[in-house]
Amino acid sequence: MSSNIDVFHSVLRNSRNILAVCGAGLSASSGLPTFRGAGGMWRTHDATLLATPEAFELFPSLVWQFYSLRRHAALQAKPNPAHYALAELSKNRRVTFKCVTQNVDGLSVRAGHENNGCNKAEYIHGSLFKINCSNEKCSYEEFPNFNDPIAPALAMPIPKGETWQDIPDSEWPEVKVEDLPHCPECHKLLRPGVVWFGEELDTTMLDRVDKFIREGCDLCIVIGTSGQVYPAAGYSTNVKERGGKVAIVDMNPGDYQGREWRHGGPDFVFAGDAAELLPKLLE
Ligand code: BV8
Ligand code: ZN
Repeated sequence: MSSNIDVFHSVLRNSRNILAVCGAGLSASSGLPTFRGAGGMWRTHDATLLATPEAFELFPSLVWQFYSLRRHAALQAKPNPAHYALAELSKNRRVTFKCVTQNVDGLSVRAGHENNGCNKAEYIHGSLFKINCSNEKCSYEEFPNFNDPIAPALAMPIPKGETWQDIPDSEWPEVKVEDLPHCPECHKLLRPGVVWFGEELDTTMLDRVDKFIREGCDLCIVIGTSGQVYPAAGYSTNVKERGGKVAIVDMNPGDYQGREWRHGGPDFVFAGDAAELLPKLLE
């Protein structure tokens, strides 16, 4: 395993098919909390427990407050140099570049990442700015919806002159279900257009990623993800198994080194902030 940037650059220059698998660490430097570690809690709730259909069923107001806050935070945030470096690579016609992101914050889109053709990004967990009807029989969808707040009752109690990070837990109001966003067509609750735990991902998107890996991916760069959520967590080992190289870019890459790699583990590990490392690695 190496952390030599020059050696990485020679692998990158000889790669024609490149996969990036991105997680919350990519947006950490933009000020958005990650899912695990310090960022994993919102008020007294484990973020991953709120990202479930069960939580929405039982506590729709709490889940909507969580997502309304994340919409607000993402709109206040700016793409960082790592988002721009990936967007730059997506415009390079010399390579086929497939960026698979678990992030729903829209920052890759705002950084100008390719959105069409074979170098377009795959937003496999959806988007905070997509809104669907919670009624499976209703196809109502809004995309993009940037209204902040999405409904008046979801306006946040941000103390004067402060930011969303300073909202005291006691200040969060109870929001009545009838004041949450409802579908104009069937009048059921609207929900965030994200993939929750236990929900299926878009199979056409997954097929594109699987095909890309099957057809021979030379290099997989894993950026700012703890690699615990499937199917995204499985892509780097798939590339490795087929003879591709794997590079990890992470503030604390330890988790990846400990994982059971059936074929020898990552080839490169770069420990540090993706916003600093990626522009250098992809230059
Ligand atoms: C499905 C919603 C199938 C939107 C999210 C196989 C094995 C085991 C379990 C499963 C499996 N297949 C399916 C499962 C179940 C489940 C799963 O994987 N569970 C895990 C927890 C074990 N998967 C699913 O349910 C998926 N669905 O497979 O469906 C199916 C088939 C038939 C019928 C029904 C279902 C759906 C998964 C999608 C879940 N939704 N989000 C939202 O609210 O955001 S996942 C959530 O976690 C986010 O999307 C997030 O992106 C994602 C992963 O987290 P990370 O991005 O990795 O963030 P984390 O905080 O963990 O790590 C941050 C990393 O960054 C750290 O390493 C840190 O060191 C680093 N870092 C921090 N700062 C920086 C940095 N790095 C660089 N620079 C920095 N500055
Ligand atoms: Zn509806």
